[in-house]
Amino acid sequence: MKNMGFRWYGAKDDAISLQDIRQIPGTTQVVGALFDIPVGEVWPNDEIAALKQEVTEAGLKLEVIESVNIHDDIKIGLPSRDQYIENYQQTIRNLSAYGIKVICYNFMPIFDWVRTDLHFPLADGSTDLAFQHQKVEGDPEDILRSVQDNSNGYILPGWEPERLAQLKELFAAYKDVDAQKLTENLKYFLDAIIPVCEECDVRMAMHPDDPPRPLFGLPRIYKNREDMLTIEQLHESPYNAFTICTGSLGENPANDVPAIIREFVAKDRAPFIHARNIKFMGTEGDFHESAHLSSAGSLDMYEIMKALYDTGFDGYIRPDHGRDIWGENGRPGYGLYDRALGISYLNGLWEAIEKGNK
Ligand code: DNO
Ligand code: MN
Repeated sequence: MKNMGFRWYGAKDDAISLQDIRQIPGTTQVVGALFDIPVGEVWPNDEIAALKQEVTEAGLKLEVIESVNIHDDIKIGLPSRDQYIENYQQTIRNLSAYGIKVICYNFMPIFDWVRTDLHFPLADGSTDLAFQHQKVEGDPEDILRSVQDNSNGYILPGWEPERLAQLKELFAAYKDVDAQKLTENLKYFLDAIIPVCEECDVRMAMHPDDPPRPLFGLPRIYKNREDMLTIEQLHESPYNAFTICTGSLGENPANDVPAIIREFVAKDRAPFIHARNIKFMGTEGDFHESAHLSSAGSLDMYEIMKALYDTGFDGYIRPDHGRDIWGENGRPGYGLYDRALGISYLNGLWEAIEKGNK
């Protein structure tokens, strides 16, 4: 399928090369970022230019950025947010000058996605990321440290040691921020940046909260269809859009992922898709991630791809996380082999659906 992408952490920090990515059949896009720029600062033109050039010279395209992260002061609603928002506007302008079309971001307080196991053993000897509720009861700091200790030395986004060291202060800063306040702060942010996006033709694509439920007492505001309708109305514009992450939304069995895709792709509010499968364990909504195949997990990937096809999806898509297989021992969730298998499978589903419809 057109615009199939692969997330890449950059030549310095990724064991996977652009050449490796180019050899995955049917892959045209790199989903990249400048990982060294501290959250809140303007992304410099020369560094964007260098990344763009590197990707282009490898025969690939760079049109999606994941993520330009949002400073906590914006999410908390502190007076200092205005400066951070101005910086964000400038980053959007800079990225647009290099042909960036979509910026994926999330609006989760303090943490990016959270898992309780980074090497959850599966029956076939592979390992994957998992989330078990019972393991998040307790001090977040202890939990995050024990998870981080088991991450092959990679630093998970939002879990950097300097942030973990400030965890208590961060939690204190969020003490008056409930879901309503967080939503108001999102509106303030969107009202300021969407006009710039319209001018620059760059679409903001908000990633769902993962897992899609309040965690450690922190609010979550993109968990399901109703939340999407709320967010959409905060600032009406095709530039205020969504990343639909099938795994994140699918982690709540009440979410009908193909139906969400049909609704939001049909009205052109979902320019970016993360495709992955998860497998529920027990009754609490605990899950481990799985191979992309429908039969390996709890989501019907055929129905997901069919929903995209039927609604005329022509945006960007990437496999999301993968298992650790064939002894790779890579960055948790972001190894080469299982994500490449995911791409082949997704492309296979797409070809079959497309030809079946001719
Ligand atoms: C989880 C992943 C996340 C995602 C960021 C976006 O499903 O896709 O790492 O990339 O939360 O900001
Ligand atoms: Mn995702």
